[in-house]
Amino acid sequence: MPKMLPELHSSPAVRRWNNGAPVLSKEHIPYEAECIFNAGVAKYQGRYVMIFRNDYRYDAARHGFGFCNLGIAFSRDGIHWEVEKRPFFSAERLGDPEITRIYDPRVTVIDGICYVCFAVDTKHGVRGGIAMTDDFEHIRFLSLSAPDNRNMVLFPEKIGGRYWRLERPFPVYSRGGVDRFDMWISASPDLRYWGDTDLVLAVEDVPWANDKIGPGAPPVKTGKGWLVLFHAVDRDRSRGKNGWEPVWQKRYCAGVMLLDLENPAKTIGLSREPLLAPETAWECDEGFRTNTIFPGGLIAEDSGELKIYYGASDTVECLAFADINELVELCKPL
Ligand code: BMA
Repeated sequence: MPKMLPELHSSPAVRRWNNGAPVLSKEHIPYEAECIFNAGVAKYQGRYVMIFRNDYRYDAARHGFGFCNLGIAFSRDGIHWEVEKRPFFSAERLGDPEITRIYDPRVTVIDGICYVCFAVDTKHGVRGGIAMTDDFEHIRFLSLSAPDNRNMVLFPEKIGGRYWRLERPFPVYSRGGVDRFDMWISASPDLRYWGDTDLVLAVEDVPWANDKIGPGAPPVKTGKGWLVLFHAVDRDRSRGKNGWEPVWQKRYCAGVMLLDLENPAKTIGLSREPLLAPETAWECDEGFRTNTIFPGGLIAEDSGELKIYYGASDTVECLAFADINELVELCKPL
Protein backbone atom coordinates (compact mmCIF):
# COMPACT_ATOMS: atom_id res chain seq x y z
CA MET A 1 0.00 0.00 0.00
CA PRO A 2 1.33 3.49 -0.79
CA LYS A 3 2.35 5.53 2.21
CA MET A 4 -0.25 8.31 2.52
CA LEU A 5 0.88 11.77 3.54
CA PRO A 6 -2.26 13.04 5.24
CA GLU A 7 -1.42 16.70 5.34
CA LEU A 8 -1.21 17.31 1.57
CA HIS A 9 -3.38 15.91 -1.21
CA SER A 10 -3.52 16.32 -4.96
CA SER A 11 -6.24 18.52 -6.40
CA PRO A 12 -9.40 16.74 -7.62
CA ALA A 13 -8.77 18.64 -10.88
CA VAL A 14 -5.96 16.21 -11.85
CA ARG A 15 -6.18 12.55 -12.86
CA ARG A 16 -3.09 10.38 -13.02
CA TRP A 17 -2.56 8.23 -16.09
CA ASN A 18 -2.93 4.52 -15.27
CA ASN A 19 -3.20 5.17 -11.52
CA GLY A 20 0.24 6.75 -11.40
CA ALA A 21 2.15 4.05 -13.33
CA PRO A 22 5.21 5.46 -15.15
CA VAL A 23 4.93 6.44 -18.82
CA LEU A 24 8.69 5.97 -19.07
CA SER A 25 11.13 4.04 -16.91
CA LYS A 26 14.40 2.14 -17.22
CA GLU A 27 12.66 -0.91 -18.75
CA HIS A 28 11.97 1.15 -21.89
CA ILE A 29 15.57 2.31 -22.43
CA PRO A 30 17.80 0.42 -24.91
CA TYR A 31 21.07 1.45 -23.19
CA GLU A 32 22.38 1.54 -19.65
CA ALA A 33 19.74 3.26 -17.53
CA GLU A 34 18.55 3.39 -13.95
CA CYS A 35 16.48 6.44 -13.03
CA ILE A 36 14.46 8.00 -15.86
CA PHE A 37 12.85 11.26 -14.74
CA ASN A 38 12.47 15.07 -14.88
CA ALA A 39 11.69 15.14 -18.59
CA GLY A 40 10.84 18.06 -20.85
CA VAL A 41 8.10 17.43 -23.41
CA ALA A 42 6.85 19.39 -26.44
CA LYS A 43 4.86 18.88 -29.60
CA TYR A 44 7.19 19.26 -32.56
CA GLN A 45 6.60 18.57 -36.25
CA GLY A 46 3.47 16.49 -35.70
CA ARG A 47 4.64 14.31 -32.83
CA TYR A 48 5.52 14.56 -29.19
CA VAL A 49 9.17 14.72 -28.23
CA MET A 50 10.45 13.97 -24.76
CA ILE A 51 13.98 14.70 -23.51
CA PHE A 52 14.51 12.85 -20.25
CA ARG A 53 17.18 12.56 -17.59
CA ASN A 54 18.90 9.23 -16.99
CA ASP A 55 20.96 8.82 -13.81
CA TYR A 56 22.82 5.51 -13.72
CA ARG A 57 25.45 3.45 -11.87
CA TYR A 58 24.37 4.07 -8.32
CA ASP A 59 27.23 4.19 -5.86
CA ALA A 60 25.80 3.20 -2.48
CA ALA A 61 28.90 4.40 -0.64
CA ARG A 62 28.48 7.92 -2.05
CA HIS A 63 24.66 7.84 -2.02
CA GLY A 64 24.67 9.10 -5.59
CA PHE A 65 24.89 8.20 -9.25
CA GLY A 66 28.16 8.12 -11.14
CA PHE A 67 26.69 9.10 -14.51
CA CYS A 68 23.92 11.17 -16.06
CA ASN A 69 22.83 11.64 -19.65
CA LEU A 70 19.81 12.96 -21.53
CA GLY A 71 17.79 10.60 -23.73
CA ILE A 72 15.15 11.24 -26.38
CA ALA A 73 11.80 9.56 -27.01
CA PHE A 74 9.07 10.23 -29.57
CA SER A 75 5.37 9.53 -29.39
CA ARG A 76 2.25 9.84 -31.54
CA ASP A 77 -0.16 10.16 -28.59
CA GLY A 78 1.96 11.55 -25.73
CA ILE A 79 1.47 8.32 -23.78
CA HIS A 80 3.33 5.52 -25.60
CA TRP A 81 6.95 6.34 -26.30
CA GLU A 82 9.67 5.04 -28.61
CA VAL A 83 13.11 5.69 -27.23
CA GLU A 84 16.01 6.53 -29.55
CA LYS A 85 18.75 3.88 -29.59
CA ARG A 86 21.44 6.12 -28.16
CA PRO A 87 21.46 8.90 -25.55
CA PHE A 88 21.08 12.41 -26.95
CA PHE A 89 23.50 14.39 -24.88
CA SER A 90 25.70 14.48 -21.80
CA ALA A 91 28.43 16.56 -20.19
CA GLU A 92 30.96 13.95 -21.32
CA ARG A 93 29.91 14.42 -24.93
CA LEU A 94 30.42 18.16 -24.66
CA GLY A 95 34.03 17.49 -23.72
CA ASP A 96 34.50 20.66 -21.64
CA PRO A 97 36.32 19.73 -18.41
CA GLU A 98 34.63 22.63 -16.61
CA ILE A 99 31.16 21.12 -17.16
CA THR A 100 30.47 18.07 -15.02
CA ARG A 101 26.73 17.33 -15.47
CA ILE A 102 23.79 18.38 -17.65
CA TYR A 103 20.28 17.51 -16.40
CA ASP A 104 16.61 18.44 -15.88
CA PRO A 105 15.82 19.41 -19.49
CA ARG A 106 12.82 21.53 -20.49
CA VAL A 107 11.73 21.76 -24.12
CA THR A 108 10.03 24.77 -25.75
CA VAL A 109 9.18 25.24 -29.42
CA ILE A 110 9.28 28.89 -30.53
CA ASP A 111 8.51 29.79 -34.15
CA GLY A 112 9.12 26.18 -35.20
CA ILE A 113 12.55 25.93 -33.53
CA CYS A 114 13.15 23.52 -30.68
CA TYR A 115 14.96 24.94 -27.66
CA VAL A 116 16.20 22.99 -24.68
CA CYS A 117 16.98 24.49 -21.28
CA PHE A 118 18.89 22.52 -18.69
CA ALA A 119 20.80 22.72 -15.46
CA VAL A 120 24.55 22.68 -16.01
CA ASP A 121 26.77 21.69 -13.10
CA THR A 122 30.21 23.18 -13.45
CA LYS A 123 33.28 23.10 -11.23
CA HIS A 124 32.39 26.66 -10.21
CA GLY A 125 28.64 26.55 -9.69
CA VAL A 126 25.33 25.50 -11.24
CA ARG A 127 24.38 27.40 -14.41
CA GLY A 128 21.19 27.55 -16.46
CA GLY A 129 21.84 26.63 -20.08
CA ILE A 130 19.78 27.39 -23.19
CA ALA A 131 20.48 25.51 -26.42
CA MET A 132 18.78 24.70 -29.70
CA THR A 133 18.56 21.58 -31.83
CA ASP A 134 16.95 20.86 -35.18
CA ASP A 135 17.79 17.19 -35.57
CA PHE A 136 17.92 15.84 -31.97
CA GLU A 137 21.50 14.79 -32.59
CA HIS A 138 23.38 18.07 -32.54
CA ILE A 139 22.93 20.84 -30.05
CA ARG A 140 24.10 24.44 -30.07
CA PHE A 141 24.46 26.42 -26.86
CA LEU A 142 23.00 29.93 -26.92
CA SER A 143 23.56 31.08 -23.35
CA LEU A 144 24.76 30.01 -19.93
CA SER A 145 23.68 31.99 -16.86
CA ALA A 146 25.88 33.10 -14.01
CA PRO A 147 25.86 30.66 -11.06
CA ASP A 148 23.86 29.63 -9.13
CA ASN A 149 20.75 29.28 -11.24
CA ARG A 150 18.64 26.47 -12.65
CA ASN A 151 15.09 25.34 -13.57
CA MET A 152 15.07 27.62 -16.58
CA VAL A 153 12.04 27.46 -18.87
CA LEU A 154 11.30 29.51 -21.99
CA PHE A 155 7.91 30.94 -22.88
CA PRO A 156 6.66 29.53 -26.21
CA GLU A 157 6.40 32.91 -27.95
CA LYS A 158 7.82 36.43 -27.80
CA ILE A 159 5.89 38.86 -25.59
CA GLY A 160 6.23 42.58 -26.38
CA GLY A 161 8.89 41.68 -28.96
CA ARG A 162 11.17 39.86 -26.51
CA TYR A 163 11.88 36.29 -25.38
CA TRP A 164 11.15 35.46 -21.74
CA ARG A 165 12.37 32.82 -19.35
CA LEU A 166 11.44 31.77 -15.84
CA GLU A 167 14.35 30.79 -13.63
CA ARG A 168 15.37 29.98 -10.10
CA PRO A 169 18.57 31.50 -8.79
CA PHE A 170 19.72 30.19 -5.43
CA PRO A 171 20.90 33.13 -3.31
CA VAL A 172 22.17 31.29 -0.22
CA TYR A 173 24.14 34.20 1.25
CA SER A 174 21.41 36.82 0.99
CA ARG A 175 18.49 34.60 2.00
CA GLY A 176 19.87 33.67 5.40
CA GLY A 177 22.22 30.84 4.55
CA VAL A 178 19.42 28.31 4.17
CA ASP A 179 17.26 27.17 1.24
CA ARG A 180 14.83 30.07 0.62
CA PHE A 181 14.69 30.21 -3.14
CA ASP A 182 12.15 31.97 -5.32
CA MET A 183 10.95 32.16 -8.89
CA TRP A 184 12.28 34.90 -11.16
CA ILE A 185 11.80 36.08 -14.75
CA SER A 186 14.12 37.66 -17.33
CA ALA A 187 13.70 38.98 -20.88
CA SER A 188 15.98 38.88 -23.91
CA PRO A 189 16.06 40.28 -27.45
CA ASP A 190 17.86 37.22 -28.84
CA LEU A 191 17.97 34.36 -26.25
CA ARG A 192 21.63 35.21 -25.54
CA TYR A 193 21.56 38.44 -23.56
CA TRP A 194 19.19 38.44 -20.58
CA GLY A 195 18.03 41.30 -18.40
CA ASP A 196 15.11 43.13 -16.78
CA THR A 197 15.18 40.38 -14.15
CA ASP A 198 12.28 40.46 -11.71
CA LEU A 199 10.78 38.42 -8.88
CA VAL A 200 7.67 36.47 -9.91
CA LEU A 201 6.76 34.40 -6.85
CA ALA A 202 8.47 34.07 -3.47
CA VAL A 203 8.60 30.84 -1.51
CA GLU A 204 6.67 32.44 1.34
CA ASP A 205 3.75 33.10 -1.06
CA VAL A 206 3.18 29.35 -1.34
CA PRO A 207 1.29 28.08 1.72
CA TRP A 208 2.55 24.50 1.49
CA ALA A 209 6.24 25.35 0.94
CA ASN A 210 8.85 26.24 3.55
CA ASP A 211 12.05 25.63 1.61
CA LYS A 212 12.16 26.63 -2.09
CA ILE A 213 10.14 26.84 -5.27
CA GLY A 214 11.09 26.71 -8.95
CA PRO A 215 9.52 26.87 -12.39
CA GLY A 216 8.29 23.57 -13.81
CA ALA A 217 7.15 23.36 -17.41
CA PRO A 218 7.15 25.98 -20.18
CA PRO A 219 4.05 28.19 -19.67
CA VAL A 220 0.83 27.57 -21.59
CA LYS A 221 -1.14 30.51 -22.97
CA THR A 222 -4.79 30.75 -21.91
CA GLY A 223 -7.41 33.46 -22.37
CA LYS A 224 -6.86 34.55 -18.74
CA GLY A 225 -3.08 34.49 -18.51
CA TRP A 226 0.02 32.29 -18.79
CA LEU A 227 -0.56 29.06 -16.91
CA VAL A 228 2.64 28.04 -15.12
CA LEU A 229 3.46 24.83 -13.29
CA PHE A 230 6.04 25.03 -10.54
CA HIS A 231 7.52 22.79 -7.89
CA ALA A 232 7.35 23.73 -4.22
CA VAL A 233 9.38 22.10 -1.48
CA ASP A 234 8.71 21.64 2.21
CA ARG A 235 11.33 20.27 4.56
CA ASP A 236 10.43 18.45 7.74
CA ARG A 237 13.40 17.65 9.96
CA SER A 238 11.48 14.86 11.67
CA ARG A 239 11.52 12.89 8.40
CA GLY A 240 14.20 10.25 8.45
CA LYS A 241 15.06 7.54 6.00
CA ASN A 242 13.09 7.73 2.78
CA GLY A 243 14.02 6.12 -0.51
CA TRP A 244 17.58 4.97 -1.07
CA GLU A 245 19.27 7.70 0.91
CA PRO A 246 19.94 7.50 4.64
CA VAL A 247 17.97 10.71 5.22
CA TRP A 248 15.64 12.58 2.86
CA GLN A 249 13.61 15.28 4.58
CA LYS A 250 12.16 17.19 1.63
CA ARG A 251 8.88 16.79 -0.18
CA TYR A 252 8.32 18.17 -3.68
CA CYS A 253 4.77 19.02 -4.84
CA ALA A 254 3.53 20.60 -8.07
CA GLY A 255 1.63 23.88 -7.96
CA VAL A 256 -0.05 26.11 -10.54
CA MET A 257 -0.17 29.89 -11.07
CA LEU A 258 -1.16 32.50 -13.64
CA LEU A 259 0.99 35.28 -15.10
CA ASP A 260 -0.28 38.34 -16.93
CA LEU A 261 -0.47 37.82 -20.71
CA GLU A 262 1.20 41.10 -21.68
CA ASN A 263 3.50 41.48 -18.68
CA PRO A 264 4.57 37.98 -17.59
CA ALA A 265 6.56 39.43 -14.68
CA LYS A 266 3.19 40.12 -13.01
CA THR A 267 1.62 37.25 -11.07
CA ILE A 268 -2.17 37.44 -11.27
CA GLY A 269 -3.21 34.14 -9.71
CA LEU A 270 -2.06 31.24 -7.55
CA SER A 271 -3.69 28.03 -6.37
CA ARG A 272 -3.42 27.94 -2.57
CA GLU A 273 -3.39 24.10 -2.64
CA PRO A 274 -0.92 21.78 -4.35
CA LEU A 275 -1.90 20.51 -7.76
CA LEU A 276 -0.04 17.23 -7.31
CA ALA A 277 1.19 15.96 -3.95
CA PRO A 278 3.02 12.63 -3.55
CA GLU A 279 0.39 9.91 -3.05
CA THR A 280 1.05 6.84 -5.21
CA ALA A 281 3.51 4.03 -4.58
CA TRP A 282 5.96 5.42 -7.15
CA GLU A 283 5.73 8.88 -5.65
CA CYS A 284 6.01 7.81 -2.00
CA ASP A 285 7.64 4.44 -1.60
CA GLU A 286 9.44 2.94 -4.55
CA GLY A 287 12.09 5.38 -5.65
CA PHE A 288 15.47 6.94 -5.00
CA ARG A 289 14.27 10.20 -3.44
CA THR A 290 10.75 9.57 -2.29
CA ASN A 291 8.01 12.20 -1.96
CA THR A 292 9.26 14.01 -5.03
CA ILE A 293 7.03 15.30 -7.83
CA PHE A 294 9.00 17.39 -10.32
CA PRO A 295 6.91 18.75 -13.23
CA GLY A 296 8.77 19.56 -16.46
CA GLY A 297 6.24 19.26 -19.30
CA LEU A 298 2.80 20.79 -19.89
CA ILE A 299 1.01 20.23 -23.19
CA ALA A 300 -2.35 21.84 -24.05
CA GLU A 301 -4.42 19.82 -26.49
CA ASP A 302 -7.03 21.44 -28.78
CA SER A 303 -9.74 19.70 -26.72
CA GLY A 304 -8.75 21.68 -23.62
CA GLU A 305 -7.05 18.67 -22.04
CA LEU A 306 -3.68 19.29 -20.41
CA LYS A 307 -0.98 16.66 -20.22
CA ILE A 308 1.25 17.17 -17.19
CA TYR A 309 4.56 15.28 -17.23
CA TYR A 310 6.47 14.90 -14.00
CA GLY A 311 9.35 12.98 -12.54
CA ALA A 312 8.32 10.80 -9.58
CA SER A 313 10.81 10.15 -6.78
CA ASP A 314 13.71 10.98 -9.13
CA THR A 315 13.17 7.48 -10.52
CA VAL A 316 10.42 7.33 -13.18
CA GLU A 317 8.47 9.67 -15.46
CA CYS A 318 4.70 9.91 -14.95
CA LEU A 319 1.76 11.67 -16.58
CA ALA A 320 -1.42 13.32 -15.30
CA PHE A 321 -4.35 14.98 -17.05
CA ALA A 322 -6.39 18.09 -16.25
CA ASP A 323 -8.79 20.48 -17.93
CA ILE A 324 -7.19 23.80 -18.83
CA ASN A 325 -10.16 25.91 -17.65
CA GLU A 326 -10.32 24.09 -14.31
CA LEU A 327 -6.65 24.85 -13.61
CA VAL A 328 -7.14 28.50 -14.53
CA GLU A 329 -10.08 28.60 -12.10
CA LEU A 330 -7.87 27.25 -9.30
CA CYS A 331 -5.61 30.30 -9.60
CA LYS A 332 -7.08 32.95 -7.30
CA PRO A 333 -5.72 36.52 -7.11
CA LEU A 334 -2.75 36.96 -4.79
C1 BMA B 1 16.45 19.26 -7.04
C2 BMA B 1 17.01 18.91 -8.40
C3 BMA B 1 16.07 17.98 -9.12
C4 BMA B 1 15.59 16.84 -8.25
C5 BMA B 1 15.13 17.34 -6.91
C6 BMA B 1 14.74 16.24 -5.94
O1 BMA B 1 17.34 20.03 -6.29
O2 BMA B 1 18.25 18.29 -8.24
O3 BMA B 1 16.75 17.44 -10.22
O4 BMA B 1 14.52 16.18 -8.88
O5 BMA B 1 16.15 18.11 -6.30
O6 BMA B 1 15.83 15.40 -5.68
